[in-house]
Amino acid sequence: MKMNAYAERILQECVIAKYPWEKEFIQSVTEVFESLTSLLDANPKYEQNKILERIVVPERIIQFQVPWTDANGEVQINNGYRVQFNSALGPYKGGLRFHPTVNLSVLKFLGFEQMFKNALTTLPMGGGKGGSDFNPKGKSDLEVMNFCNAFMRELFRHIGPDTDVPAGDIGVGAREIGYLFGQYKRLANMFNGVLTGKGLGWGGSLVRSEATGFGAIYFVQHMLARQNQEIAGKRIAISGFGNVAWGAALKATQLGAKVITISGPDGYILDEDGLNFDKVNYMLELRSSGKDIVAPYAEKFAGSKFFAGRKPWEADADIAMPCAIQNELNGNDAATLVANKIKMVAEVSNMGCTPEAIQCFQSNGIPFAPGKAVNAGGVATSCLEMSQNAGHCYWTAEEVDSRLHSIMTGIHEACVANGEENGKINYVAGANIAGFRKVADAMIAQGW
Ligand code: 2IT
Repeated sequence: MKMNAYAERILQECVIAKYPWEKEFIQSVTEVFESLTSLLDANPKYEQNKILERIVVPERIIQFQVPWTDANGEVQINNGYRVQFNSALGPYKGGLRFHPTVNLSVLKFLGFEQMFKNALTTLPMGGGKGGSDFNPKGKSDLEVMNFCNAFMRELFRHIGPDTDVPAGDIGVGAREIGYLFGQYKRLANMFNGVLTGKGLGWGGSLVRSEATGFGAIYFVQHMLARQNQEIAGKRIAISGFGNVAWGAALKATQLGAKVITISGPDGYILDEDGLNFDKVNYMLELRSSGKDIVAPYAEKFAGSKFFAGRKPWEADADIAMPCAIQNELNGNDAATLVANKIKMVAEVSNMGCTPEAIQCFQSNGIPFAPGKAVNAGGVATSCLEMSQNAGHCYWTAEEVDSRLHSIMTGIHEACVANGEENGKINYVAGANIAGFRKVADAMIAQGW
């Protein structure tokens, strides 16, 4: 795609030349900049205000050492980070990821995506992301607590309910948020909404743990409705088996769709009967085993098959929903899906598809929606948790779910309004243009 000359120059000078090793960050900036061609051509104010130069540089990056003690009493050291990317629309907001692949390139890409995603929700949140290269796999509860305490020992001074509000992401779930919140409270001597994804008894919101997956399915329903179709009866291939995959599988199953795959680092499960509520619940058991594998599913449920070392994109599905991690679906996977007549792809993981995969879907006329639109229900519901905390109240599940529903409807409408190309919707362009415009206009209004 042809890039606007200003965007091309800033991508080269401010990103590629300065951080040539930040592959994921370069990928995410390139995707957004490619979408902005007509917007930048028509609006010289963005170049005059040097918005692109400013928007690719995090407002602040905090990097720290995390020394902690393992079960043998040995000292372990990990890297901790918080990237406070942009606060034009509200306090920095975004998850913490604990995974061995975490580095600054990954967190800068996630923070960059988060800023536009949060803008799409229309709620008052800036963008941020953080985490550590700590690997929770195989660690005991005590080790995880030791790590979380050590991580928050430094992070607590940089966050606050009106400053920066972290949440979970890969490797950070209810258990980790509990330990992190406990340590924040001890150090800050404050009980407030500084983290989201909290337990239901102590400040958490109903529907938060389901929200990313539920929101993704609501988004898919809107994509289908444009084609006068509904989700009931559709065969859905999902990757991953964590919180996001679980929520999507649960809502899809409730609505009568057939989820035929889940996957882990060890391979994928094909279940031609489709998941039922027992099987969806079993995903939680698999996750809490801490082993990061899905193979045991095939031993438990007759009729399902485990394919070691393979990805679910070879299954015969109507809709593909990557729910695991960035770049999990590449050009070859996309070609396989297209050959198998996939009808629609909704990316739920952040940047789950490579540029080659997106190109393959788009050039074959397959509707493809990007993670920053599809998965925004998670962070949106985090903001609903913040609202409840600030108002010292709890809302019912119906209240939260109905707000989530209208937020996802609004995001789909924003993609349609900004992404229409010859009667078809380019959801990537729509999401990037709508998100960028909101952040950039706020930056201009707020000066420098
Ligand atoms: O990628 C994401 O949007 C999240 N991990 C959720 C962030 C949040 O603050 O709820």
